[in-house]
Amino acid sequence: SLTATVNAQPTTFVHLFEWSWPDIAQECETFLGPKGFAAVQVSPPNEHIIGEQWWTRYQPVSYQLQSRGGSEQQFKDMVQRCKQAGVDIYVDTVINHMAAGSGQGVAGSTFSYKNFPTYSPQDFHTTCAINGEDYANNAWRVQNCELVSLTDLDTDSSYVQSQLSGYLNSLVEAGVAGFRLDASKHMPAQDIATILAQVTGAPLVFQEVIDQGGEAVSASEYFNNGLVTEFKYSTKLGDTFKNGKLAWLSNFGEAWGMMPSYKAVVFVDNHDNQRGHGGAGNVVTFADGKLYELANVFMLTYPYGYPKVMSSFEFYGDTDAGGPNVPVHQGTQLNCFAQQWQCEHRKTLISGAVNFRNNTTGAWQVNNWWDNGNNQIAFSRGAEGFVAINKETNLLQQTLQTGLTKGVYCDVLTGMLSADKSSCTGKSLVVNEQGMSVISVSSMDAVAVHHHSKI
Ligand code: LM2
Ligand code: CA
Repeated sequence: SLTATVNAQPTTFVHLFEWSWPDIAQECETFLGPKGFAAVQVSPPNEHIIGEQWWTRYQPVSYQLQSRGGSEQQFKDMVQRCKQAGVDIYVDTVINHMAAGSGQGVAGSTFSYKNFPTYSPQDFHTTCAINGEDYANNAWRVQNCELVSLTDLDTDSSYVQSQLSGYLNSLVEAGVAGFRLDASKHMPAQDIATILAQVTGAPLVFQEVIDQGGEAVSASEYFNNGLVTEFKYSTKLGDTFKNGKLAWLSNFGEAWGMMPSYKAVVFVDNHDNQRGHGGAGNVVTFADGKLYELANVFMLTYPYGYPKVMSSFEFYGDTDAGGPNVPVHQGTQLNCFAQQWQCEHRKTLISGAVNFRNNTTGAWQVNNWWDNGNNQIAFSRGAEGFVAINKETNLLQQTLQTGLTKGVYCDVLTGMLSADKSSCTGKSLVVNEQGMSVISVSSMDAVAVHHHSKI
């Protein structure tokens, strides 16, 4: 069963939102490693305020590695076990601010307004609130005032910078391979550059900058520091899948006003916009069922950006609710159910599309685009892969150019090539001498084949 991932290059990471460290370690070993995922974005591992809400993780109290995710020892064990399984860990680092108000952290530290184990009031910006209108015309206030009352660190001071780089270095030391820099738009790009210059190794860095255009701070200011989240991708893809036509997507990416592909981290939805936080938008989420799987198939088969798959939990409209009170891995039982952990990354269409992306890295291009003018599309990736997506109620039935050499190919969205390479465990597709194939895709379904899934 490893056949399909031989020669594969990991291309995709997954956000295991609010998963515990033992669950993530087990997921790396039993699923993510074997399926060829590059990395996991984990929830903030440092000490945070006490509370049931998911967002307590975004209110740091100290940089001790003790959190709802688990202990420091469990964190380090996870990093090592995932690494063994070939999966990197990217930590969501909250470095723009500390907790609001006063109280206690989950590791027992106490704090009062602007007083934390390693910070005192002088380490924070003078208090002011970011107002809605500041985003359009006042970069200084966006970066020096408080985001939802969260005490804003003076990221320009050398003491604060040394604390932050010290935290990042402790993570690198533990084997962490990358960072999501939370609320990057709220920190001057230069401050981030100075902090990163004090970090050892070469961690992958992606900065969370919500830029839908027309703001005082823009995503491009952050390119020199590493990758940047492309939120336009999420909202435009959502709008197209919900209200538009997939036929529009033939030139999705830069031509739609997005940043250069090699700078972009892309996602169908994220932990904020799926619940109406952080800019929101008309995005597709797990609540949309098959539509969500098809949107991920598009993201993962189409050559733009570094894709992140979201892995969520059901929250029944309570946008503050924390994750389910059961582990994902409970003995041999997997608690991925409609009512709790969603495990979107385990859907066969989604993990299969990751396999497709991993096996088409030599052809970073779209060829043989076909659409029916509406919601049926197909394209090839050079001579390495071919995909067709049907978002209509009608059957997709067409004879199309696949760009592939003659042969029988296994659909990696329903199965894979058997270990002895003689048959397919799922559907198959026959390509003739001319590269043509009779494609048949049911309503709300997709098919994807690649050169390493050939019999
Ligand atoms: C982010 N990116 O820039 C995170 O992706 C996002 O999830 C974080 O907000 C935010 N920045 C700060 O790190 C979340 C959540 C907020 C929540 C904050 C802090 O979306 O709703 O704010 O975390 O926990 C909560 C309350 C808010 C209150 C604030 C401070 O919802 O009403 O503001 O705590 O007590 C008075
Ligand atoms: Ca700031």
